[in-house]
Amino acid sequence: MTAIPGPKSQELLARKQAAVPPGIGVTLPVFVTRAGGGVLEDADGNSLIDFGSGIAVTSVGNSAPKVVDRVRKQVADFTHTCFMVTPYESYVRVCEKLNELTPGDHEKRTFLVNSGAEAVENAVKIARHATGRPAVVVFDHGYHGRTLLTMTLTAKNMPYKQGFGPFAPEVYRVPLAYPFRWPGENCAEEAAEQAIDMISKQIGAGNVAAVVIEPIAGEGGFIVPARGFLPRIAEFCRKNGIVFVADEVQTGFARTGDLFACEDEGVVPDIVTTAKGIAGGLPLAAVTGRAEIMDKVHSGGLGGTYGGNPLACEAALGVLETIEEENLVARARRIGEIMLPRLKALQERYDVIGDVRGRGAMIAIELVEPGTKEPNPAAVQEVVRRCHAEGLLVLTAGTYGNVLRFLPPLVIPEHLLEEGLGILEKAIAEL
Ligand code: PLZ
Repeated sequence: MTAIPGPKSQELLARKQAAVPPGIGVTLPVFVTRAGGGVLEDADGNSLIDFGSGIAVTSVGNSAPKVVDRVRKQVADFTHTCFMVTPYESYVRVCEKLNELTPGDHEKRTFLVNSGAEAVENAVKIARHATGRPAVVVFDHGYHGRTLLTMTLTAKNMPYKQGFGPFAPEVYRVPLAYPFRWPGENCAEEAAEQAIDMISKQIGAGNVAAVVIEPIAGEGGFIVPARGFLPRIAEFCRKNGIVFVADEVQTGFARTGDLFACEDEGVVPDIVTTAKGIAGGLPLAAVTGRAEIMDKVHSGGLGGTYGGNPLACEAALGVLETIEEENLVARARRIGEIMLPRLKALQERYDVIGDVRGRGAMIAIELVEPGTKEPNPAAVQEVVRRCHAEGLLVLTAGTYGNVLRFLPPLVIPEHLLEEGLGILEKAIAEL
């Protein structure tokens, strides 16, 4: 309807700039009035195709009927009691479902918090308590949140850490098996060997409480670790009494074409952290772990005022029903089957595309200086600008800022997916 952003969005942006600190950035300053089914409608009457899902959150859509119905009923019944004061059934039901659905058939326990960062932070607390050890091991390109501990766990300085130190102690970083940028022949074996060697020699395996890893690095650039790397690290943890924590905050809930990304290689984590896609946009996150680890913490040692809010729990139950009934695991695979070949064909034509990767509906392209592996963040900015101007919302990622990532809602109609890909292809051709 208008240029993007249109006049109403620009007016609202001016108000945002006066009222909100610049630390809160905005990817695309169109102010949304309605959203769903892979479309964002803005204040100026424009419709944009959504390849972002609010950063992997609205996988079932922005107002999935099952989520809306359950939340509407709940808000009329009660909005809050605090589960730690007087409990309610939906919280327990969500925990039962997560115990059942997360990888592994061992006995599990789950509790609920508000954000991905809070889930990861709690996983570390529990691992330290259960092992009596201090150290936490994380990986190159990892992202785990913005709180003091989780920003320390996060790899990238700018914008997440710059000026926000000093950081939390006892956090150690080791290499990740990043196939596109690994110098040697055997990425998985070499990276695992280096990581394990660093843990053994520099920290001492007996001092490590937890290894925390994203099964596909999200903010770091949708890096799928070379096959064999994750199982090798998990096995090392098992042998050394280290709690293996899979941060599935971005990869969870059907996004990668499995309910959880760890399933792809049959990796069974000791603790899984989830958030984002869990509740269709209502703030909810979870920590799910082996009963014997989780049960070690004394009564009252875990919690929070809003954790497992009843509206968010109802939303999560609606999400799980939707995933099952609409077979969104298969939908995610289908999205990957449509996107990957088209993007690989594009890579054949344009050598600015260095790598095409991802699984299911978690897909990315890494842009380079043509003919090299030199990161090309300027090209990413230009492609993003063109896509946004044409009404396709895409997100960036990557340690070097040179990755375009695509996370369409799993319910997006195929014609919109194709239309969005067409806009992207045109933007790259013009570049
Ligand atoms: N772990 C793997 O992807 C959140 C960050 C958006 P919260 N990723 C989106 C931003 O720039 O702040 C994330 C993640 C993984 C943890 C988190 C943190 O989840 O719900 O944002 O706290």
